[in-house]
Amino acid sequence: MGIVNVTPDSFSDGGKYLSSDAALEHALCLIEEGADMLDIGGESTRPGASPVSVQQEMERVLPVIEGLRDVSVPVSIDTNKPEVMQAAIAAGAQMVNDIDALKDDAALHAVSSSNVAVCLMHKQGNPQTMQAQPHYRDVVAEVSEFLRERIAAAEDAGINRNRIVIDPGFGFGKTLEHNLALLRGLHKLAGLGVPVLAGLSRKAMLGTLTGKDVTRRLPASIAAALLAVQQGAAIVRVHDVQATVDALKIWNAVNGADL
Ligand code: HH2
Repeated sequence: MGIVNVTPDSFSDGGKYLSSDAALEHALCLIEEGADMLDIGGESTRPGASPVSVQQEMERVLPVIEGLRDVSVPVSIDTNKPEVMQAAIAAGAQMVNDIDALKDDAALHAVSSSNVAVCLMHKQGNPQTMQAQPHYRDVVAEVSEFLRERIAAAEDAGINRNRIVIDPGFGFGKTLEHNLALLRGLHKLAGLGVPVLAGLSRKAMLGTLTGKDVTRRLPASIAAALLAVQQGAAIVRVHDVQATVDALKIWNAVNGADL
C-alpha cells in the first residue's frame, strides 16, 4: 500500500504533494513502482497534528481520488470523518482506512451501507495527546481484544469479514517497547482471521532505534516492513514503494511466494 499524503504537515512528506496535480503524479508513480493499492490522506495524524475541517479535507482528497478512477489498483481513503468517507466512496474509493476503527456510528454506517473494504486500526488516545503517557498491562492482548471487538461490531453492522483488514496502529499511543512487542506479536493478530496491515514506514520508533532523522529511515523502514510480513502482515503501508517491493521480491522468492 503506497501512501499519498495530500497534506502540508505529514510527519515525513508534509507539503510535498499538497496540490492535486502533485499528489496525482506521485500516486501514478507509486503504481508504476509496484504498489498494489494506494492510501490517500488529507489530514496528518502525527502526534500533535492540528485537526482539519471536513470541507478542507474533502478539497484535498476528492480531486485525487477522482483522478485515480481509472487506475488498475484499489484506492483507500485514510480518514476518520464519516462525511469524507461517504464522498470518497462516491468518488471511487474502494477502501476506508479509519484510525478510529469505525467507533463513530456514522462512520460504521458509511461503510456498512456501501460495499467497500475497511481497515480497522487500534490507537490509544488521540493524535493531540496520544504519545504523552501510553499505558498497557499487556499491549498485544489488549490490542488484539480491541480489534476482535471492532471486527464483531463491523460484522454486526453487516460488513462481511472478507471486507475487513486490521492494524495494530504502530506509533498511535505506543512507546517504543509497545511497538516492538506488537511487531513481535503480529502473528497473534493474524490469528483473528482477517488480513493484518502494518504501517511502520519512517516512523519515530525507527528514528529512536537508528538515531536517523525522518529523511534517512529507508533502510530501517524496509527492515521493519520485511519483519512485519514475516510475522504475518498481508499489507504493508509504505512511503517508499519501489525499495519495499524489491525487498519483498527477495523475501517472497525465499519463501516460495509470488509478487
Ligand atoms: N499511520 C499513519 C497514518 N495512517 N493508517 C493505518 N491504517 N496505519 C498506520 O500505521 C497509519 C495510518 C501515519 O503515517 P503518515 O500518513 O505518513 O503520516 P501523517 O499521519 O503525518 O500524514
